Amino acid sequence: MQNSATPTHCPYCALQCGMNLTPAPEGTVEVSERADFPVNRGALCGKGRTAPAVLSSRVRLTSPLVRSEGTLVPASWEEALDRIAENVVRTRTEHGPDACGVFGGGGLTNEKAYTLGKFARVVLGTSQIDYNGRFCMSSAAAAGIKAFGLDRGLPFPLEDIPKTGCVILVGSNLAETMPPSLRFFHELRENGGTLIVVDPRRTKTAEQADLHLAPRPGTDLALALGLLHLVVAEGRTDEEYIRERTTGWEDARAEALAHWPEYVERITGVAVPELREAVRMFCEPENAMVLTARGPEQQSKGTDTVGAWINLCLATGRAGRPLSGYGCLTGQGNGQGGREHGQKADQLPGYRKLDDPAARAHVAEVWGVDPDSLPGPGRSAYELLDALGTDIKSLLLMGSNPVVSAPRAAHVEERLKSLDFLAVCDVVLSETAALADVVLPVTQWAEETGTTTNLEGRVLLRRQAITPPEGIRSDLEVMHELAGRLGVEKGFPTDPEEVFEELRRASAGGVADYSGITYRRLVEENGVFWPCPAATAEEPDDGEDSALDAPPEDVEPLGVHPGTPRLFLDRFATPDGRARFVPVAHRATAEEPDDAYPVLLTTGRVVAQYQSGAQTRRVDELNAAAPGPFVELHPRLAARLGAAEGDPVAVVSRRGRAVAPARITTGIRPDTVFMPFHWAGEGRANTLTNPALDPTSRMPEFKSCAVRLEAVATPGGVPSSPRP
Ligand SMILES: Nc1nc2c(c(=O)[nH]1)N[C@H]1C(S)=C(S)[C@@H](COP(=O)(O)OP(=O)(O)OC[C@H]3O[C@@H](n4cnc5c(=O)[nH]c(N)nc54)[C@H](O)[C@@H]3O)O[C@H]1N2
Ligand SMILES: Nc1nc2c(c(=O)[nH]1)N[C@H]1C(S)=C(S)[C@@H](COP(=O)(O)OP(=O)(O)OC[C@H]3O[C@@H](n4cnc5c(=O)[nH]c(N)nc54)[C@H](O)[C@@H]3O)O[C@H]1N2
Ligand code: SF4
Ligand SMILES: [Mo]
Repeated sequence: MQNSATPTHCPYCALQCGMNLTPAPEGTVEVSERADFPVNRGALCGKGRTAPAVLSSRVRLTSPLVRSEGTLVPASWEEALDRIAENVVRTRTEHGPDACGVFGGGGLTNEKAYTLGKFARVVLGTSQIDYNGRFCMSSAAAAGIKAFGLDRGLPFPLEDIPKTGCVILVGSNLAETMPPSLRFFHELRENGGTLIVVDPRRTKTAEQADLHLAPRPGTDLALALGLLHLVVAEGRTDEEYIRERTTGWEDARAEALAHWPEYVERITGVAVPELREAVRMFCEPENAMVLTARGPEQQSKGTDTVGAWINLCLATGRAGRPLSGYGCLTGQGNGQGGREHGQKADQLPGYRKLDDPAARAHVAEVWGVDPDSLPGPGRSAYELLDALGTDIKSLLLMGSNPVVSAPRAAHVEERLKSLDFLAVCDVVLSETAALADVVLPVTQWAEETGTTTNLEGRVLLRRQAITPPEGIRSDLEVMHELAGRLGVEKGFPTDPEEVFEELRRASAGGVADYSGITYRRLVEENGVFWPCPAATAEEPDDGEDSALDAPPEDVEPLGVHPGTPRLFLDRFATPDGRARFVPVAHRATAEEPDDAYPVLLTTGRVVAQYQSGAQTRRVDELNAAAPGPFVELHPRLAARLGAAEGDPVAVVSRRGRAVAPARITTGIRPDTVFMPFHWAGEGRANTLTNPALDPTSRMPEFKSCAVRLEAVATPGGVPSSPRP
C-alpha cells in the first residue's frame, strides 16, 4: 500500500495496543513502537510483536478449500461460494431457516460483527446466531446491566488506575494476559495505593500484590459476601451514598449478614484475618476499584458472583465517582464492540434487545426490511453448538475455533462432525476449519481496515498497512458474495467505512451509541469512547435526541460530542438513575469434588499463547516460549500421585481424559490443578471442562470442575511409580 509506517493496533487482546507497521518482504510487515497510544505507550507483548509471522504464506491459508471425497482440496472462490449458497438453500428448504446456524467471534471488527448479525437475520432469516464472547465476559455484562443498567467493560480509562487508592483484582492474571497494562498497577503502588489479587494460584500478577487471597476455585461469591459482611459489621458502609445513589440495599445487606467470616473461611479457604485486612485496605483510602476477569466470571454462578463484587463497591460508595468503580477486563481484541452490534443471540446493533419492538423497528428501518421479518432471540453459544446435527443442520463459522475452546470439547467436535454442512472463514486451517466442508481464507488485521472497541470502551481504527495476497478475500467480501447468491443484492457493502456509516445509524439512540463517531475522528483523536451520539454536546439533554441520522459533515466541530471516557458520574443508566443492589447468596459449583473426582480443575492462559492457539501456535518464537500443555499441581498432590516434574499426568473428568506433563509448584492450592487451554489433541483442557451454564449469562463453568489424577506410563513404558 504505502511505504511509510501505518499507525494501527494489535490483532489480539482487548488492550488493542497501538503499533506502527511498515511493509516487509514476503507480504508481511515490520512492527515498530507507536508511543502516542495511551494504553501501551509503545510497549507490546511477545504476541503483538510477532503477529506478522501469521501473515506469511507458510502458515496461512492461501486458497479456498472444499471437501472432495473426504479431503479438503483447493478450489476457486466461485466454486467454494456456490457450494455454501447451495447448501444454505437446501438446508432452508428442507428444514427451515432456523436450521442454518451462525457462530461468530469477539475478535471480529465492529464492521464484521455487525454485518454477520445482519447477514443471519436478513439473508438467512435465522434466529440461531451466537458467538464466542458468550464464553468470555458475558457474566460480567449481565451483572453490569442488572446493577448499572449498562454494560461497558471499564467505566473509566485505564489511566485512572494509578490515581485510585486500592484495586482488588479478581481472577485476572494480567501480567500474562495483558502485560503492558501492568504498568498502571506499578504506578498505583508507586503512588501509595495498594493492590489485592484474588486468584487460587500465586500468578505473576499475584506476585505484584500487597495482599494475595487464594480462594478455592468457584468460591468468589462467598468471598465477596464475607467482605461485605465485615464492611457492615465494622461500620464501613457509606450510608449517604447508599441512600442517594442506590436501591435494594436492605435485601443485599441481609444476605451479606448471613455470610459470617468464619463460614466464608470454611467455604473459600481464606482466613478471617486476611478478609479483615482486605476490607481495611479497600475501605481506608478515599477511592477504590474492583476489577474482575475470567476467574470469577467463568462460573455457573458468574453473574451472581460479579453482582456480589459490585454490591461491595456500592455499599462503600465506590462506583460512579471519580477514580472509583467496578470494571470488567474484557478479553478479545473486539470483546467489547463484538457484543454490541448484533452477533449475540438476543441482540441488535447499538446494544439493543431483539425482543424490544422499538429496537426492532429502528434497526429494521435502517436495514430496509419489515420489522416482523426479523427473527427472535436464539440460543446461547454452548447450547447452539450442542444443537448441531439435531435441529441445526448447517453452520457458518467466522472467528472462533470451538474444537479447542468450547467446554466439553470432544462432544462439541462430535456435534460439528454430525452437521450436514460446515463452512468456516479463517486465516489459518484451525482444528475447526479442518472439519469443514468449505474453508474460505480471509484477510488479516494488517491487510484490512476496521474498528474495534477496546476494554475501556474506546473505539479505535485499525488501518490497512499492506495489500492482501492474491486469492484472499475479506470477511465482508464473503458476506457480500453470499448475500448476492442468496438473493439479497443490496445492503452488504465490502468497504468497511461504508459498513461503519450504516452501523452509526443503526446504533443511534441505542445504549452503545456510535453515531457521532467517524473514521476521521478515530484517526484525529486516537479513538473515541462510546456513548458518542451525533447530537451536539451543547444541546439541552431532553432525552429525545434519537433521530441522529445527520451525516458527519453536518455536525459543527463545536457541537461534536466528545465521547464518554467516564460513565455514571452523575447517574447510572437505570430508569431512576440509581444503581441496583442484587441480593445474592453463596451456592456450590455445578460439580463439587467427591470420592471419584476429588480434585478441582481450573483453566486459563499463558503469556505466549493466544486462545485456541490457532494463530500463536504457528509462530516459532511463541512455541519456543510455550511449547505445549501442562498440568500445574502442588508438590503434595504430585507426591501422592508419584509424579515428578515433567512426568505425564492424566487428568480425568466425567467428560473425558487429558494427558500433559506435570509442572510442580507451591504456587497453587493443594486441592486444585490448573491447565492452560491453548492446545488441541491429548493435552486439550476442554476435553475435561463442564458445560454447566450460568442461568442468566449462559456462560459455561470453565473455571471449575471435578477431576481425578492418574499416573501415566512414561515414554519408556515404565509407569511413573507411586512414591511414599
Ligand atoms: N497470553 C494471552 N493473553 C490473553 C489471552 C490469551 O489467550 N493468552 N486471551 C484474551 C482473552 S479473550 C481473555 S478473556 C483474557 C483473559 O484474561 P484473564 O482473566 O487474566 O485470564 P485467565 O488465565 O483465563 O484467568 C485469570 C486467572 O483466574 C484464575 N482463576 C481460576 N479459577 C478462579 C476462581 O475460581 N476464582 C478466581 N478469583 N480466580 C480464578 C486463574 O488461576 C488465572 O490466573 O486474556 C486476553 N489475553
Ligand atoms: N478451558 C477454557 N476454555 C476457554 C477459556 C478458558 O479460560 N478456559 N476461555 C474462553 C474465552 S474467554 C474465549 S474468548 C474463547 C476463545 O476461543 P476461540 O473462540 O476459539 O478464539 P480464538 O482462538 O481467538 O479463535 C479465533 C479463530 O478465528 C480466526 N480469526 C482471527 N481473526 C479472524 C478474522 O478477522 N476473521 C475470521 N474469519 N477469522 C479470524 C483465528 O485464526 C482462529 O482460528 O475461549 C474460551 N475457552
Ligand atoms: S497485550 Fe494484547 S494488544 Fe498488547 S501486544 Fe499483547 S496481545 Fe497485543
Ligand atoms: Mo475471552
